Amino acid sequence: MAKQYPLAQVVVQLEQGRPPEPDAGFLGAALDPAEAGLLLIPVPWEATTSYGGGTSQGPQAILKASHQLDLEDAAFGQPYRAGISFIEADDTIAELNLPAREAALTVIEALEEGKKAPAELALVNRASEEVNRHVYQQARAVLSQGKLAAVVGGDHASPQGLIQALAEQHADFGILHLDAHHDLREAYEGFVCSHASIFFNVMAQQAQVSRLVQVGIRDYCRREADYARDLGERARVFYGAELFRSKAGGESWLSICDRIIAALPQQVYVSFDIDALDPPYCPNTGTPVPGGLSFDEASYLLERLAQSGRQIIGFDLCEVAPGKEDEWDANVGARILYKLCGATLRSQGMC
Ligand SMILES: [Mn+2]
Repeated sequence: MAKQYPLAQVVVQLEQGRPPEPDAGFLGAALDPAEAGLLLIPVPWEATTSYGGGTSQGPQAILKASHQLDLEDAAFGQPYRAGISFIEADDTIAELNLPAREAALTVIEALEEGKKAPAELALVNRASEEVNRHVYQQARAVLSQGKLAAVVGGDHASPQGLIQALAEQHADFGILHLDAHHDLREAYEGFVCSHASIFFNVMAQQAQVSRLVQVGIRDYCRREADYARDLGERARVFYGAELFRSKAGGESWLSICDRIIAALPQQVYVSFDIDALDPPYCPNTGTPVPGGLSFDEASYLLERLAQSGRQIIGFDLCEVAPGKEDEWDANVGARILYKLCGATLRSQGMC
């Protein structure tokens, strides 16, 4: 494990602008988690990825790319001063990932050949539950110290344990979910904890989530759209096409952001799937869909959310998959991650 430093020393290291060691922590300096206000929990998990792979490499690639970031944020000032620690990835999840991924591929192959789901399905479901339990325990340990917790995935199944831990602390909160997909499929391909099922599971299991607000959705099946409608007051969807239509008709992005935010309660969890963004920002993500938000639009939505007086109680960033050739996806991911940190800390009066 790389050496970790107290906050005062990290701030000095960062502000001196020295080139970071390759194994340095978030933004280029390794903060002792005990001194952090916000802990980023890496979840290198992608068992049920259904199209392009690689998102289990996301946390490490984002951490490395974060060394290139400048510290000042135009919207949120100096979030790093509140203490952001990217904790060490836990071996448990990485060790579960590969065998579960292989088992999942066997299942997907059988389904594609029109066969019945093989025994490997149970293995994937068991491993998924173990990952959820593990993330839940990590998150609970962070929250019990009065600190903020966030998950860096991994595919979109990664943050379920965090949301579960938050639901024990907050009786009523909303989720702002940015994504190209609803992720409302029940046990997609038989995988109970599929990346495509996360919000089906959350809405079924966490009654504390009073409102799910989905933004940028543009690739979905009828059943998911029906399910969202059947959630009634508990869900509000801002489809990609609807957002574009509003803009084409002359509504400002500011006004659209405020309509989105108005649908959220006082306490908000943010779930950010990088494929909410237009694919030029995330060409290697597992299931890219043309259209989507620009980096500036997404950042401004977070800025308005933090300004709205609501509290962001936690967040995740998922589905960032580093390219083989370059750092672009991870670079964008690191910048979105820093925005999420800034918005969260600002909303809590911590930066
Ligand atoms: Mn997703």
